[in-house]
Amino acid sequence: MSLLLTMKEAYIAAKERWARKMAGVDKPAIHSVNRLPPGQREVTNFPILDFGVKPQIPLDRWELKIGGAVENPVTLDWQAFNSLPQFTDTSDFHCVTTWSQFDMLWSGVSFLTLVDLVRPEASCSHVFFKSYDGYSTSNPLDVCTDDDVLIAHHWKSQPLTVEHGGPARVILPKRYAWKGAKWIREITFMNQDILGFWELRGYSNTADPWTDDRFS
Ligand SMILES: Nc1nc2c(c(=O)[nH]1)N[C@H]1C(S)=C(S)[C@@H](COP(=O)(O)O)O[C@H]1N2
Ligand SMILES: [Mo]
Repeated sequence: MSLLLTMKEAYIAAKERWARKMAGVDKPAIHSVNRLPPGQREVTNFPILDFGVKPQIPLDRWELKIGGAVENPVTLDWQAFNSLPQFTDTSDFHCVTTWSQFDMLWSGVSFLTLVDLVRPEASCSHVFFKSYDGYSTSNPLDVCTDDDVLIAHHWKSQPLTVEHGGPARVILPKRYAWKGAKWIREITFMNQDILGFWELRGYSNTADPWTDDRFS
């Protein structure tokens, strides 16, 4: 089977799982007993980690710009963002500094909804995320189009606090947490990869918790 076909099938399978979540049919993912990745320990206090700038963005000045290699670039204000189909999901959260927190309840807008809205060009391979604090990170498109990826504005049914990236942040459960940008401001679909803040500073670009893939 060609690589392209495999990727397309993975995309369709993720969309099917996501559609079941949107319909309220699927329970949150059932986890194995081995849900703690190697080198991690479980916490319950949701630590705060960032490089120190905690930008305060009033909702009436908040904007999310989505563009690059897409057919329909958009700039969403807070109201437009919240008018998109809303998505709630439970996932685990793994930070490279060795803590993991299980069963994090997030609500927001699924990444798949944004993909449907902007329609990436066929050549698009990566997604670059930029934040209000100057942070950035990147991920392959197929990592972003999994059924558990979202731009979250609520955690445990409460608006996301500034420390945790409110008004809105990216949640990418299957990667170490630095791959999910807090205070998200701009999402650019790319025909190639560019490294982000921590990827330029010695952290792995693939960032897979299950293979202990921390540093490059
Ligand atoms: N904008 C922005 N996003 C960021 C960071 C940051 O410094 N700035 N830190 C990353 C890192 S290293 C981690 S572990 C998680 C931490 O999220 P939390 O503070 O809600 O636990 O956010 C990630 N997203
Ligand atoms: Mo981190």
